[in-house]
Amino acid sequence: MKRFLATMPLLVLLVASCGESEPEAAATETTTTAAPTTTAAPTTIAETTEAAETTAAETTEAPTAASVVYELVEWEVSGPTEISAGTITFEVMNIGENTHEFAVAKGDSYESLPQLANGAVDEEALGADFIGRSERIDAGDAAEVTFDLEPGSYVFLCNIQFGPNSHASAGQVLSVTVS
Ligand SMILES: [Cu+2]
Repeated sequence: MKRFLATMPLLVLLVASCGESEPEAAATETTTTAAPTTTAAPTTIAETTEAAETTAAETTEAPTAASVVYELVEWEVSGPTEISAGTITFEVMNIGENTHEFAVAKGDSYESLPQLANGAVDEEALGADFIGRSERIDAGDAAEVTFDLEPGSYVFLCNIQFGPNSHASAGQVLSVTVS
């Protein structure tokens, strides 16, 4: 993993693209912004090359947010299966060879969730129980996404689908208990 510590008034820790995992203790990290350096910044995260004013707006919630690392690969989501409720920043690394995404749905298991014919989770049927997703993450890249999770059972998955295929049906799902 490459890292850069910007010497701006606000320390901005960039989690750059990487090909290996590095478990990080949540309590020791105050990561505020992460974006792949070799690709366009995701629409939900401001350009990291812009002035600090843009970053400052995003850091208002960071101090209280726990940070947890998850990895995406063919065809798994790996990371902690028990995490604490609250505002959680997910640091997601695609260590696979395909593009993936990190999505969160409320439910006891992937099998129990409403599904389309190709095995992707039916986000429309889930409604509010589909919590959200990261942007798509290219192979070797990393991204960050923050969700407020109440205690309960969740499924973390990649909900990318094309035609009769879906990453979820291939096994890219993980049941997680939030307490
Ligand atoms: Cu995927």
